[in-house]
Parts: sequence; structure tokens; C-alpha cells
Amino acid sequence: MNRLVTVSNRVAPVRRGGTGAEGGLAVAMQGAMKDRGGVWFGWSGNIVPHESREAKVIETGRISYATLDLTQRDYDEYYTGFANSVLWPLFHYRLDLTDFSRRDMAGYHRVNAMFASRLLPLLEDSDVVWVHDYHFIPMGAYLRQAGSRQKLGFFLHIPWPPMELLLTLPNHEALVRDLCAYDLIGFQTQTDLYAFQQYIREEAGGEVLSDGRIKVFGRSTMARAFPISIDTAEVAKLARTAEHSQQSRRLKESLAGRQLITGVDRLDYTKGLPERLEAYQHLLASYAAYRGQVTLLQIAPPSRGDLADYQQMRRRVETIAGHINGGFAEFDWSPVRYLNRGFKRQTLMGFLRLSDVGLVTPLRDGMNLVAKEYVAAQAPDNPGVLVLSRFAGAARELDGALIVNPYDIEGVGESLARALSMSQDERRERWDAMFKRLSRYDLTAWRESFMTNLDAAPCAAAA
Ligand code: GDG
Repeated sequence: MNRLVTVSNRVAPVRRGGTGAEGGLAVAMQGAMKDRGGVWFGWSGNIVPHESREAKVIETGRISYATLDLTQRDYDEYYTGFANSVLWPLFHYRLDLTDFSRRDMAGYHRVNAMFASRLLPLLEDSDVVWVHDYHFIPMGAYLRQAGSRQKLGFFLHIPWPPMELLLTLPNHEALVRDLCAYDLIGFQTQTDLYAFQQYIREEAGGEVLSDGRIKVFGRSTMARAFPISIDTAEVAKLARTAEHSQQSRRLKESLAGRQLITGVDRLDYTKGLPERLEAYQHLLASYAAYRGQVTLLQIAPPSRGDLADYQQMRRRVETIAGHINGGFAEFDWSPVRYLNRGFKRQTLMGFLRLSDVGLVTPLRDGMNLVAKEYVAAQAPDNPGVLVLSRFAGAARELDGALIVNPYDIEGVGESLARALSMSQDERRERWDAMFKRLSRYDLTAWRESFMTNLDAAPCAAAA
């Protein structure tokens, strides 16, 4: 089998049990390269005075971890700047939070070109290269320019924005042109795929064929939706085992028979945390019977804390959480437990299993793995209820959830009340269909589906 070369911004040799801080991508890629062998290539996470001349390589079993350091300037312009202050907000429909500058755009391209040039010497002819996410959209074009003849695939973990939003990006055409240098382009959902296809047809004057092929900018590529999933069996097992752990027992005892609602999200403005807290506040204000009877556990590990928009959102979340506790708490009950820290993966899955409600209400999310993990972690005979934003990619698959509009604070509050009082029969019925689906379409199925399509896609370099 051909080696798989994975390229992603952060390379996290994921340790057993997790470090407690990894995001969706690291968790999702945990098993991806075990079978074929290969290279995982990306940023080391280090900032150093001088650019790396070559990648630092660490071999672990059949996988080589190859990393490059960034200079402060690279980090500011490529990572904090263009990737996280332009592409991230814009692709999550937050035009109001974008902060475009030509300097950052140039830095983004410089780092992509540098990474491509350092990756090239590590590649073997028969390798298949799979590049992940918005940090590296132009990487494929730079690899091709530098002479790469390998099959190149790209998967976008975040949404693709509607055409009219994308047009606000001054370099939209160059970005899409570079994206089309890949042989296969994967999106999370059909909605994202349609938005991309609309741009290709209406803005770039290209052609979208019924089999997913795209003809544009004088070349041909393939674009499809590949909704990412989780290792369903692993999560179910972790949760089952963790149910009897000391932490789970402590959590259960501390609840003293109260119902538990749990949210787990990186502290990010896309996750809708202020709105979620307000919805919970609405529940307590409008359904007095739940006062003293329910607890919201919000786990929110900090993320991108050097960006002003994140600091501001964090203050807002803290203010609302404080306000709810101040207004509703009793001397023996706090309505909100808000934790700015990460937990071991197993501990987290144990907490999800104990939760009567999984509350996942992003304002916009590529997929949202927590929603899927919540379903996989439930006890089959007595599962909890998933309350899920319609704006998470996962809502397209998890139709047994109570689907909510996170902007409708009162509506989410009402759905919480409905979830907390749902009969066991209805809970089981809703859960069953979702769990079956996640068991069929798990992380391995996702990976294989992408890889099969990449293997079958014609390689532009061979043309
Ligand atoms: C991006 C896209 C897309 C969270 N806290 C802890 C912890 N986590 C784990 C969760 C889950 C992952 O991190 C988060 O994944 P999400 O999908 O929810 O969100 P993003 O980080 O924004 O991921 C997203 C994803 O990429 C994959 O394509 O679904 O739309 O935005 O697995 O469980 N893990 C541990 N401790 C924590 O405290 N160990």
C-alpha cells in the first residue's frame, strides 16, 4: 500500500489517553496512518528566531513525525493573521470579525511555500499526500510548482462560505485557483460543497459535472463531501470503562441526584457559548421546577487566547456564567460549573455518559465531533438526549437529536426542558438510529472513503 503523507498545521503524536488539549483534527487523525505507514508533517508548535532549513524527523513505529518551527513573524502573519483572523472567521460566516491585510496574506503564502519546499525532499514517488485544513489551502499549488508528482488531496475541516461572503476576501480568486491544484477536494457537508460549486460556476466560470468533477482555470479536479466521523466503538468502550472511574463517581455524587447537562467546546466564538448560557438561564427563569434540580457542566479549554476576539468572548461567557450563578444559586447548589481546562479523553467520555443532555449549540461548525462523541458515549438502555444546533455539520446526520436554532435563546431553553423530561422510550428510539449510523459511518469509513476517492482521482501531474 502507498504511504500516506498527512499534512496539518499541528503535528501531535497523540499519546494514549490524550494530552487533554488536542482539538478535533488530532483526535480524528489518531488512527489514520497506523496501517499504511507514512509521514505526518506540519508545524512543531515552536517559535524560534530563524526559519527551519529542514524538517526535524522523529520515527515512531511506521510513522515519521516531521516538523518545522516558525519564526515570530511567520506565526503572526500566517497563523494568527491570515489563517485565524481572516479565513477562520470568514469561513464561519463572521465577516464582522475578519481583519484582512496584504502583509498577513503574503505571510500565509510565504509559509505555505516554505512548508512545501521542506516537505518535497521527504516524499517518495508513490506517496499519497493528504493536506488538512484552511492553514494550507495553497500548499498543493506550491508542491506542484516545486515538481511534486504525487497524488494530492485536501480536506477542509471548517465550513466553506457562501459565494457572496467569499467575494469579500480580496484574494478569493487566487485562493480558489490554488485549491483547485489538488486532485481531490473534500468538504464536510453538501452545503459546503454546493457553496464551492456555486463559486466555481458563477464566479470562476467553471463547469461542475454530475460525478463531482470540476473543470476550471484550465484544469480538472474532483470535489465531494466527506462528513468526518469518530471512532464510534472506541468512544463507546472508553465511556463504558470510564463510567466506574473515580472522576465519574465523584461527579455523580456531587450531583446528588440532579440532572446533568454537559457542553464541551474549545473556547471559540463559533461555538455559541454566550447564547447557550443565556438559553440555560431562560430554562431556569421560565421553568421554576428545574431550579435546584439541574446542573450545567461547561468544559471549555482555552484556545487562541492571544487574539482579542477570543479574550472578549471569554469575558462575555464569564460574565453570563457569573450572572446565572449569582442570580439562581442556592447555598447548596450552583447552576453552572464552568471549567476553563481540558480533561483526559477517557474522563471526558465518562462525563458525557453521565450526562442526561449533551448540549452542542455552535453558531456555525464544520462538523462538531463532540455531538457524535456524546451519542457514542451513551448507555444503550438509558441514553441521554442530544440538543444540537442546526448549524453544525453533524446536524445533517444526527436527526435523532433535538435540532435547535442557537440564535433562538427561548427555543433552545424550551428544547432543554423537553430533553430533560423526555421518556426513556423516546430517548432510546432517537438514540438507536443515530448510534447505528455512527457505527456504520465511523472514522475509518470516513478515511477509507476519502482515500478511495483520492486513489481513483486522476493525478494532475500525470496529465
Ligand atoms: C474542527 C472543526 C470539526 C475537547 N475538549 C477536550 C477534548 N476535546 C476534543 C473533543 C473532540 C475535539 O476535541 C473537538 O472537536 P470538534 O469537532 O468539536 O471541534 P473543533 O476543535 O473546532 O474541530 C469541527 C473538526 O475540526 C474535525 O473535522 O468537526 O467542525 O471546527 O474530539 O472531544 N479532548 C480532551 N480533553 C478536553 O478537554 N482529551
